[in-house]
Amino acid sequence: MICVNSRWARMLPVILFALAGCGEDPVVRKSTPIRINEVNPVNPVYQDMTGDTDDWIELYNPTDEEFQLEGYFMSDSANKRFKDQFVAGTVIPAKGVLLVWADAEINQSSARAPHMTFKLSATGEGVWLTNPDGYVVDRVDFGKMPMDPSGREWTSLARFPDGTGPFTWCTESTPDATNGSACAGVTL
Ligand SMILES: [Ca+2]
Ligand SMILES: [Ca+2]
Repeated sequence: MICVNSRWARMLPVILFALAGCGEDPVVRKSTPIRINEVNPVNPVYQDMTGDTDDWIELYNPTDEEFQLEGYFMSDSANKRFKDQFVAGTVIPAKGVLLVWADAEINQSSARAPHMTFKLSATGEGVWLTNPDGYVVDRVDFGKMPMDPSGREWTSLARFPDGTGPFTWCTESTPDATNGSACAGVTL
Protein backbone atom coordinates (compact mmCIF):
# COMPACT_ATOMS: atom_id res chain seq x y z
CA MET A 1 0.00 0.00 0.00
CA ILE A 2 1.34 3.45 -0.94
CA CYS A 3 0.81 6.16 1.68
CA VAL A 4 1.46 9.92 1.58
CA ASN A 5 1.41 12.26 4.52
CA SER A 6 -1.34 14.87 4.75
CA ARG A 7 0.91 17.71 3.45
CA TRP A 8 1.76 15.81 0.27
CA ALA A 9 -1.84 14.74 -0.08
CA ARG A 10 -2.86 18.43 -0.16
CA MET A 11 -0.11 19.21 -2.69
CA LEU A 12 -0.90 16.35 -5.06
CA PRO A 13 -3.64 18.09 -7.10
CA VAL A 14 -1.35 21.12 -7.55
CA ILE A 15 1.52 18.93 -8.75
CA LEU A 16 -0.72 17.03 -11.17
CA PHE A 17 -2.14 20.30 -12.54
CA ALA A 18 1.38 21.64 -13.09
CA LEU A 19 2.46 18.44 -14.88
CA ALA A 20 -0.63 18.59 -17.10
CA GLY A 21 0.58 21.94 -18.36
CA CYS A 22 3.90 20.52 -19.57
CA GLY A 23 4.45 19.94 -23.27
CA GLU A 24 2.07 20.75 -26.07
CA ASP A 25 -1.68 20.42 -25.83
CA PRO A 26 -2.75 17.19 -27.61
CA VAL A 27 -5.63 19.13 -29.18
CA VAL A 28 -3.14 21.55 -30.71
CA ARG A 29 -0.96 18.72 -32.00
CA LYS A 30 -4.06 17.07 -33.44
CA SER A 31 -4.44 20.06 -35.76
CA THR A 32 -0.93 19.66 -37.22
CA PRO A 33 -1.03 21.28 -40.69
CA ILE A 34 1.49 18.91 -42.32
CA ARG A 35 0.06 16.70 -45.06
CA ILE A 36 1.18 13.69 -47.08
CA ASN A 37 1.52 15.38 -50.47
CA GLU A 38 2.82 12.77 -52.89
CA VAL A 39 3.54 9.03 -52.80
CA ASN A 40 5.62 7.01 -55.25
CA PRO A 41 5.48 3.24 -54.79
CA VAL A 42 7.17 2.57 -58.17
CA ASN A 43 10.20 4.76 -58.83
CA PRO A 44 12.48 3.78 -61.71
CA VAL A 45 14.15 7.20 -62.04
CA TYR A 46 14.65 9.50 -59.06
CA GLN A 47 17.76 8.67 -57.00
CA ASP A 48 18.61 9.06 -53.33
CA MET A 49 22.10 10.15 -52.18
CA THR A 50 23.50 6.66 -52.76
CA GLY A 51 22.09 6.35 -56.28
CA ASP A 52 19.19 4.05 -55.35
CA THR A 53 15.86 4.50 -57.13
CA ASP A 54 13.70 3.74 -54.11
CA ASP A 55 10.10 4.39 -53.10
CA TRP A 56 9.43 7.79 -51.59
CA ILE A 57 6.84 9.86 -49.74
CA GLU A 58 6.62 13.65 -49.83
CA LEU A 59 5.32 15.79 -46.93
CA TYR A 60 4.05 19.35 -47.41
CA ASN A 61 4.02 22.30 -45.01
CA PRO A 62 1.32 24.82 -46.03
CA THR A 63 2.21 27.39 -43.35
CA ASP A 64 4.45 30.45 -43.50
CA GLU A 65 6.83 29.04 -40.87
CA GLU A 66 9.16 26.05 -40.99
CA PHE A 67 7.85 22.99 -39.15
CA GLN A 68 9.92 20.83 -36.79
CA LEU A 69 8.94 17.20 -37.38
CA GLU A 70 10.91 15.74 -34.47
CA GLY A 71 8.93 13.06 -32.64
CA TYR A 72 6.36 12.45 -35.38
CA PHE A 73 5.87 8.92 -36.69
CA MET A 74 5.48 7.45 -40.17
CA SER A 75 4.30 3.98 -41.09
CA ASP A 76 2.76 1.87 -43.82
CA SER A 77 0.63 -0.10 -41.36
CA ALA A 78 -2.52 0.97 -39.50
CA ASN A 79 -1.74 -1.55 -36.77
CA LYS A 80 1.90 -0.43 -36.41
CA ARG A 81 1.65 3.34 -36.78
CA PHE A 82 4.81 3.98 -34.74
CA LYS A 83 7.27 2.14 -36.99
CA ASP A 84 9.59 5.09 -37.66
CA GLN A 85 10.09 8.34 -35.72
CA PHE A 86 11.61 11.52 -37.15
CA VAL A 87 14.75 12.69 -35.36
CA ALA A 88 15.71 16.13 -34.06
CA GLY A 89 16.57 18.55 -36.85
CA THR A 90 14.00 17.15 -39.29
CA VAL A 91 12.48 20.31 -40.77
CA ILE A 92 9.91 21.07 -43.46
CA PRO A 93 10.44 24.60 -44.82
CA ALA A 94 7.61 27.13 -45.02
CA LYS A 95 5.37 26.38 -48.03
CA GLY A 96 7.84 23.61 -48.82
CA VAL A 97 8.24 19.85 -48.87
CA LEU A 98 10.33 17.10 -47.30
CA LEU A 99 11.17 13.94 -49.23
CA VAL A 100 11.12 10.76 -47.16
CA TRP A 101 12.65 7.60 -48.62
CA ALA A 102 10.73 4.35 -48.09
CA ASP A 103 13.55 1.93 -48.80
CA ALA A 104 14.15 -0.09 -45.62
CA GLU A 105 17.69 1.34 -45.54
CA ILE A 106 17.79 3.43 -42.37
CA ASN A 107 21.59 3.33 -42.45
CA GLN A 108 21.23 5.94 -45.22
CA SER A 109 19.02 8.17 -43.07
CA SER A 110 19.67 11.71 -41.85
CA ALA A 111 17.54 14.59 -40.60
CA ARG A 112 17.80 16.21 -44.04
CA ALA A 113 16.94 13.00 -45.90
CA PRO A 114 14.99 10.56 -43.69
CA HIS A 115 14.87 6.90 -44.71
CA MET A 116 12.17 4.58 -43.36
CA THR A 117 12.36 0.94 -42.27
CA PHE A 118 9.61 0.02 -44.74
CA LYS A 119 9.06 0.10 -48.51
CA LEU A 120 5.82 0.80 -50.37
CA SER A 121 3.94 -1.96 -52.14
CA ALA A 122 3.42 -1.53 -55.89
CA THR A 123 0.13 -3.37 -55.53
CA GLY A 124 -1.16 -0.86 -53.02
CA GLU A 125 -1.23 -0.18 -49.29
CA GLY A 126 -1.31 2.92 -47.05
CA VAL A 127 0.85 5.61 -45.45
CA TRP A 128 0.16 7.08 -41.99
CA LEU A 129 1.62 10.22 -40.40
CA THR A 130 1.08 10.26 -36.63
CA ASN A 131 1.93 12.96 -34.12
CA PRO A 132 3.95 12.36 -30.91
CA ASP A 133 0.71 12.00 -28.90
CA GLY A 134 -0.57 9.23 -31.14
CA TYR A 135 -3.11 11.20 -33.20
CA VAL A 136 -3.21 10.45 -36.92
CA VAL A 137 -2.28 13.69 -38.71
CA ASP A 138 -2.83 12.42 -42.24
CA ARG A 139 -3.13 9.15 -44.14
CA VAL A 140 -3.58 7.85 -47.63
CA ASP A 141 -4.65 4.45 -48.93
CA PHE A 142 -3.87 3.50 -52.49
CA GLY A 143 -4.27 0.53 -54.81
CA LYS A 144 -2.18 -0.75 -57.68
CA MET A 145 -1.18 1.97 -60.12
CA PRO A 146 -3.65 2.01 -63.01
CA MET A 147 -2.56 2.15 -66.65
CA ASP A 148 -3.12 5.42 -68.46
CA PRO A 149 -4.97 5.44 -71.83
CA SER A 150 -1.70 5.32 -73.81
CA GLY A 151 -0.54 2.23 -71.99
CA ARG A 152 2.00 3.90 -69.72
CA GLU A 153 1.94 3.56 -65.97
CA TRP A 154 1.34 6.61 -63.79
CA THR A 155 4.46 7.67 -61.90
CA SER A 156 3.08 8.91 -58.60
CA LEU A 157 0.02 9.70 -56.53
CA ALA A 158 -0.15 13.40 -55.66
CA ARG A 159 -2.44 15.98 -54.09
CA PHE A 160 -3.66 18.83 -56.30
CA PRO A 161 -3.56 21.52 -55.04
CA ASP A 162 -0.66 20.86 -52.67
CA GLY A 163 -1.72 19.70 -49.25
CA THR A 164 -5.46 20.18 -49.66
CA GLY A 165 -6.59 18.57 -52.91
CA PRO A 166 -7.55 14.94 -53.52
CA PHE A 167 -4.90 12.38 -54.45
CA THR A 168 -4.55 11.89 -58.19
CA TRP A 169 -2.46 9.41 -60.18
CA CYS A 170 0.01 11.39 -62.30
CA THR A 171 2.27 10.79 -65.29
CA GLU A 172 4.84 13.34 -64.11
CA SER A 173 6.02 13.02 -60.53
CA THR A 174 7.50 16.03 -58.70
CA PRO A 175 9.82 14.58 -56.03
CA ASP A 176 11.14 17.10 -53.48
CA ALA A 177 9.13 19.91 -55.12
CA THR A 178 5.58 21.20 -54.77
CA ASN A 179 3.11 19.49 -57.06
CA GLY A 180 2.02 22.56 -59.00
CA SER A 181 -1.04 21.98 -61.15
CA ALA A 182 0.27 19.95 -64.09
CA CYS A 183 -1.18 16.56 -63.23
CA ALA A 184 -3.97 15.38 -65.53
CA GLY A 185 -4.47 12.00 -63.99
CA VAL A 186 -7.10 9.86 -62.32
CA THR A 187 -8.57 11.02 -59.02
CA LEU A 188 -8.33 8.32 -56.37
CA1 LIG B 1 18.20 3.82 -50.56
CA1 LIG C 1 5.86 16.84 -55.24
